[in-house]
Amino acid sequence: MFDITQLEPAFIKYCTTRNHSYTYGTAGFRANASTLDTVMFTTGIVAILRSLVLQGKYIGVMITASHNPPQDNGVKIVEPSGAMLIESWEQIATDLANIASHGNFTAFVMHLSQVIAKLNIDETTTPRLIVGHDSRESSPYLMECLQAAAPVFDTIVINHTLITTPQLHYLTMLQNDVVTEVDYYKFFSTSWNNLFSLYPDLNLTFNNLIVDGANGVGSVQFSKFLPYLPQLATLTTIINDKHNVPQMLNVDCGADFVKTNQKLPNGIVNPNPSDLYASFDGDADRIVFYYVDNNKKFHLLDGDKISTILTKCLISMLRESELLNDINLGVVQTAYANGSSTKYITKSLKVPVECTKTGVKHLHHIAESKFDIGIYFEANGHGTVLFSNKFYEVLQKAIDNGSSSEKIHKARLSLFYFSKLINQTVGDSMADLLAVIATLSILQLSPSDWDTEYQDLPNLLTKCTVLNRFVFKTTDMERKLTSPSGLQEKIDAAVSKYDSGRSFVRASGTEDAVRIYAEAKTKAEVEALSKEVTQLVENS
Ligand code: 16G
Ligand code: ZN
Repeated sequence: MFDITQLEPAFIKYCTTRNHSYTYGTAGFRANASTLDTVMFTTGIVAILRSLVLQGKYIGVMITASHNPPQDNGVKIVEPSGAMLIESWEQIATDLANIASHGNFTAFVMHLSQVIAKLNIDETTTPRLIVGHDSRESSPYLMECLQAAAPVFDTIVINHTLITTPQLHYLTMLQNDVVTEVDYYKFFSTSWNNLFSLYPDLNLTFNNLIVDGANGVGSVQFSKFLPYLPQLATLTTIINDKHNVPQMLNVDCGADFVKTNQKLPNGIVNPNPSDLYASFDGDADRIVFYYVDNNKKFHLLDGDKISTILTKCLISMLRESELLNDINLGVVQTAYANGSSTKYITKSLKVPVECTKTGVKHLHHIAESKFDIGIYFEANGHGTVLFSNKFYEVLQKAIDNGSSSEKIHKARLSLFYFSKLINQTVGDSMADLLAVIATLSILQLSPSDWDTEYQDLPNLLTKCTVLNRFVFKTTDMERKLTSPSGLQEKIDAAVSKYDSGRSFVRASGTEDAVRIYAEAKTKAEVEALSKEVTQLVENS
């Protein structure tokens, strides 16, 4: 039994940000850290309520602002399955934060008691939370705000303190009081060893691996992971590993910096063409790869390239397993996927592609609901692969029945172990890194071979500040505007003048800006198209 009026001292102490408008957006709440105490306090309560509704299952809560600058922070809730908070609860989280920010405890308690009444909660249940945070300076205090309501509900809280977002998702999914970070390392290193045991003669396809940790939590967690992967550890160097200097987080380094600027991060002085490079983001749920050619020219291998190479590997394993007719494989992308990648997947690999709205939850949902093997990546490097129950049932049956051919049996086991190398709860820099390295080894592709599978169309992503971004409304998975009226027709007319031209405009979900994407046959053409569309947006 709990008495929510007991929340008053904590409410007074922790809800100091007043009259703020909070929205649980694409990646939870995210803003300047100095405005987040109130919403941390209420998010703790929302996570507790979610656990109570689910009979005391563990709910995860992660404090992070991912690739955003050091002064920001944020928070998101994780379901017991390891997935993101179900959408119908986003409004509950938003409303509770906003009512708390009015600063009136009586009104807050009234609202909260109405929410609780509607949820039909068994008040004798013990709620359980698994929490963690990234390396930001503000994170420990925000963690205190997040947990402030816990005693009133007699909550069991497991605090993993410094941890990556995908590790927190994964540990939440395990739903166990005694899981530790080490369980994560053991699980994925065992999967790696199992997969490679099928290919005893395989060599890696690069000399050294250089991992840019974005000066964030990923750098420290990856250094803890490496001892479990001795073969990889000997050729790996972690750069930008200053997680204990929070003001350096994501500054001139990390996945977002590399993808946006299409250049090497800080800390690489003399790049070597025979090495593979990778950058994590600030909470290690995104990854991009890159290499330099013999002329030291930079080449980016982004989320589209990751998704295509994983698709190539998995479809060939499926074919060799002779299970193509029983297990359906598909790829999920957003409108930001390079047109060449979509063409390569559908035309060369003959795999279906679904396009969905920006934001991991949308991709995850389609991958889960449409395919037995659903590969999803945003171009920015956030993604994973989902394997359905049917996949495991069909595969297990095939493995149990045995096969006359050694090759078929090996392909089936490969599929199984490969699926275990993936963090299926959410995109994970560390697990994705291992999956890509394993893929390159199995296919025997060097980083430049990987790159030449298809050629990206030149593209540009820019942003434009407008008076009110909310008038920019879209349809067709954000590829077409329905408002402001007439603008889409003008964009279509501009696009039609360019060979292989494509452009779309959408309001950002995380910043006060409108994003403009363009691609075309040549760099000059894409620049001209982007300029034209920007002018149309500015004049709308
Ligand atoms: C969030 C999303 C990311 C998406 C980005 C788009 C999650 C965990 N993160 O960071 O997937 O690409 O928003 O930002 O869903 P935008 O709406 O500002 O373009
Ligand atoms: Zn992130």
